[in-house]
Amino acid sequence: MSIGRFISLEGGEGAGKSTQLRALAAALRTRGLEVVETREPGGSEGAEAIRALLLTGGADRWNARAEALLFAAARADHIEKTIRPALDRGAWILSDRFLDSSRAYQGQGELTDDDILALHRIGSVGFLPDRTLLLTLPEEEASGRARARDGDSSDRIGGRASDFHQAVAEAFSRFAREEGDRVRAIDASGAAEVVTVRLLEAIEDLLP
Ligand code: Z5A
Repeated sequence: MSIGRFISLEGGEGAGKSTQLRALAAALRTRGLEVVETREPGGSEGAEAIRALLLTGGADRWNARAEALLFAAARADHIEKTIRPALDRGAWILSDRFLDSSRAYQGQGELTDDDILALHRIGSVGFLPDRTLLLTLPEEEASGRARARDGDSSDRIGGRASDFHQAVAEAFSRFAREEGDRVRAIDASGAAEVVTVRLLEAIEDLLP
């Protein structure tokens, strides 16, 4: 049986995470690996129910602490019901967002990075991906892609002001600088096929 691996894809809205997750999954399947495609918030029945609570409704539906707790609760269920069982049978799990999104989106204001990591220790015993692929794209290009797809509609969190999204991008870059063994920044500009090649290079050392 091959060794299961857990890979997360991170980055701002419109960077191409979902597109690349599908392409990476296809590339890994051609190598004979079992691949599970999943996402956060969500990825299990309970976590998908929490996703609906988190991403719909007014901007002030949840305060910062309740929001961070809901993301942590969804993640605990996702890990227990979907990620751990797949890892145990030797599958590769690709997740569209994971803990670093909570650190970047919920851990830069009223709550700190240490607070988010503490919630993750309580909810999920500090479980981390084998590798995190951070898709980087200039903000105008990413929001242009998202606008071309969605028009002016956005979810509760995506609709926040541009300085919030700038702080999120800076937090992600800091994780890549400070936790380079796990978090690899990947240039997400150019054709989708070219970006997929960059992602495959960034996990080459984990492949069987
Ligand atoms: N959130 C949080 O606050 N805390 C947490 O812990 C977690 C999440 C887990 C989830 O939204 C929201 O929850 C998110 C963060 C917050 N809000 N924001 N911001 P989501 O997961 O539903 O949405 P998203 O993560 O923001 O994803 P997205 O907008 O779907 O973006 P994407 O997946 O990175 O991009 P895409 O869908 O692959 O591509 C966007 C468009 O660009 C699409 O039309 C593609 O066809 C096109 N595209 C993709 N690649 C290319 C290339 N290479 N060239 C040209 N066009 C391209």
